[in-house]
Amino acid sequence: MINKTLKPVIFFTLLIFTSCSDDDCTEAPTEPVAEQCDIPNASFDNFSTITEGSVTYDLPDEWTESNALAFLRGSTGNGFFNKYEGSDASNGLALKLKRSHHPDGNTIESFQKGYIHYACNQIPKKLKGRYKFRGAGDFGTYPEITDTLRVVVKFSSSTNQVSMRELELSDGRSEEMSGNVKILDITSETDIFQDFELDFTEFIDQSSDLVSIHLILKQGRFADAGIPLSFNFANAVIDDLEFEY
Ligand SMILES: [Ca+2]
Repeated sequence: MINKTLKPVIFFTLLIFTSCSDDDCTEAPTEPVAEQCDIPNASFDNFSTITEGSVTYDLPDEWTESNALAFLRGSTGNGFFNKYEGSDASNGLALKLKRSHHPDGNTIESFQKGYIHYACNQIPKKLKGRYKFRGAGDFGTYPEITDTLRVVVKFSSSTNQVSMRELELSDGRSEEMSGNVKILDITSETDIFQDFELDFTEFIDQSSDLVSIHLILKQGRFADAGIPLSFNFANAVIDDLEFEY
């Protein structure tokens, strides 16, 4: 039988020997990592091959391509999300974004956006990533029309959720998206990966239940030129996304 006054001592001793090694007993506990905010498939190293009839294509795991023109996927295999393979990508793989139209000039082959939307309860300081972009200058049928590579991040709450319109149709314009939204517009072409980042420090004290990251090739146009919206091309490659706390 153990004396009652010894019980706390024994318990405390057991706690020390069962919860830490010799080296780290004196260290203060570290802050819990906001693991649920980790971006799924952030380095785009995981793709799944989809087969529909005679058509085969690859989609990045966890991410969602806008399905506004999903029927074209099934008929042509062409779409916005594509697998990029190259020695300049981490682990040899990255996400290629492609906005194009069919050579007949009349049919859009891919819509302009895709996204990820998941639970996240701690707003990070930054989103970091790498990109390549081609969509301005002499690229496409109407070289005078330039596209924009747009990255939009929205932190939302269960009472102000991101809408399906925001996820599927919006091109991420601030007037179309309400709440804690940050937009990065890239208009300079580069064939070599460049770093980008978005800063969320102004939101840092606010609550969040969900985050959505929107990847967009915003189609360029001349306002009064009478040129159809979608007759130019744009490509981009995204790799190594990371929320920084
Ligand atoms: Ca990668």
